[in-house]
This record gives sequence, structure tokens and C-alpha cells, in this order.
Amino acid sequence: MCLCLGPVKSGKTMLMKKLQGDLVDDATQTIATNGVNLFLIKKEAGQQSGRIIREIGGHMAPLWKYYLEGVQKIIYVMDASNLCQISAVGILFYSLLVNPKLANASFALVLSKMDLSYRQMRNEALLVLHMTRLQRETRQNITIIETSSVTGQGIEELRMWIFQKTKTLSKINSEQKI
Ligand SMILES: Nc1nc2c(ncn2[C@@H]2O[C@H](COP(=O)(O)OP(=O)(O)OP(=O)(O)O)[C@@H](O)[C@H]2O)c(=O)[nH]1
Ligand SMILES: [Mg+2]
Repeated sequence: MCLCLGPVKSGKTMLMKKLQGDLVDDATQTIATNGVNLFLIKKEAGQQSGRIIREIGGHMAPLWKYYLEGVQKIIYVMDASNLCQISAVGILFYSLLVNPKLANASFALVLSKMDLSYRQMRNEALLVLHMTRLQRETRQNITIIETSSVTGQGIEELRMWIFQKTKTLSKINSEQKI
């Protein structure tokens, strides 16, 4: 199972809508997710089946821990244009990484709203989060993907990640093979 988490207004619902194939532009309005949204994401347009992704609203962050049973993939969305939120981003992300239920999960750290961000801001965010160290030292595999639900940047890359087999994503498994 796959969860989509991240702080309030980080762009989770827009991202899921875009992946689902809904029409999204900069005039698209969303409402805050109070609870859980389910999205059916398809590998290719026109297919009947796909993967169900649960988005849990940022306001529900204290309750995320009750939704982690059996989760193999986490899409963690942070707003790359809002560095004011960076401490919340970090605290919530670290609390997921250290949760024993997610010890074997794969993480996609999605830098959203790249249409509003710029390279220096993105680099700053990753620096503040100590991403290089985290990628080296955490047990889990963390893939960084830059997206914009408005321009479509990174959407297909994220789709590929969603459908990638968890085994090939897992650091532990690849180490065991060697
Ligand atoms: N420019 C731009 N705006 C975006 C993008 N993604 C989301 N937004 C805007 O950001 C706001 C919040 O987006 P949501 O997708 O509702 O955020 P969320 O993470 O689902 O928020 P919660 O459900 O409250 O946790 C909305 O006003 C969107 O229009 C993006 O890629 N580019
Ligand atoms: Mg939402």
C-alpha cells in the first residue's frame, strides 16, 4: 500500500489529481483534506486497474502513525516554494523514517510547486533537511523527485516510482544480493 503524506497545503491533493489525469492548472482550487482521500493512479491512461493511494491531510499529522500498517511506499510531499514550513517538513519526515513500521518502506521525497520555486531554494531546503546524510545513513531508500502539478514537471517520474517494484527500491534487499 502507498500513502501520500506531507504538511498542510504542501500540494498533495493537486499532485494526486494530476497523476489521476484530472485537468489541473494554476486556477485549480483544492480544499484542505480533512481525513483521508483515495486516488486510483493508473500506469497508463485507459487502463482499468491501478494503484490506490491514500492521501492523509496535513491537519491529521498527529494521527498518521495509525495508518502505517502494511505500508510499503510513502510519497512525502514538501512545498519547495515555502521554506517557512521547512522545520515542520523535517520533523514530520524524520518521525516517519524512525517509525519501525516503515523500516522497510521506500520513500519518495517530492519537492512540489517547482513552478513557484527556484534552484537555490530547492538546494537550501535539501541542505536544511540534511538530505545527503539522510540518504546515506537511513535504512530506507529515499528518492527525490521535483514536481509541479501546474506544468506537469516530474509527474511521469513519480508515476514510474509508484509502479516500480519495492524490492528493486529497497536498499537492504540490494545489499543482500551482493
Ligand atoms: N503553483 C502551484 N500551486 C500548487 C501546486 N500544487 C498545489 N498548489 C496550490 O497549493 C494549495 C494547496 O494544495 P493542496 O493540494 O490542497 O495541498 P494539500 O497538501 O493536499 O493540503 P492538505 O490536504 O490541507 O494537507 C492549493 O491552493 C493549490 O492550488 C503546484 O504544483 N504549483
Ligand atoms: Mg489535501
